[in-house]
Amino acid sequence: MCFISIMNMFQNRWSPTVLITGLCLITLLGPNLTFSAGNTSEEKFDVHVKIDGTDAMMYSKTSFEIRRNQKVKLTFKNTGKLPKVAMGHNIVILKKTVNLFEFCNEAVKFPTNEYFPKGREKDVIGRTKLLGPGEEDTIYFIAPDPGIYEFVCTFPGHFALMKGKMTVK
Ligand SMILES: [Cu+2]
Repeated sequence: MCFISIMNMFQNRWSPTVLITGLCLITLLGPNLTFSAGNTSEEKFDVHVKIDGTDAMMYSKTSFEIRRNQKVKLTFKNTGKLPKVAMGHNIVILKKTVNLFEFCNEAVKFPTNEYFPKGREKDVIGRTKLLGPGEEDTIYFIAPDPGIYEFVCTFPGHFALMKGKMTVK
């Protein structure tokens, strides 16, 4: 159908088929912007969210807003100076069905897995590495369905202060 539209475009440049062709191309190219979940060095994105974690056990931002299906780049930096074993930080964005306290209580059992509970990737929208002082990590994800999603640092005890809400419109 797109091919036929393109052929028509050459014959009759300003007919409505030009518009249809345009829509076909958008449809074809839209989902194909080389964006994927993962940690490749540079990816296309619609919005860049930056958050810091500090030695005061705080996020620099406890809420942010994005729109459904946006390609989100999230950069998290630990701006503190305390050693990672004492004050490591991460950001884990939980799916709506997951209970934050239960998840964090499970996480503390996995010190050798950066305090991320093994086998529970399916419960998160995205997560950074656990970072020591001066370190940063960037992740990419597609904004999920509209709603409010909690994010949290899973380092033991940090969920009391280090949590926030991601709103998807
Ligand atoms: Cu933390």
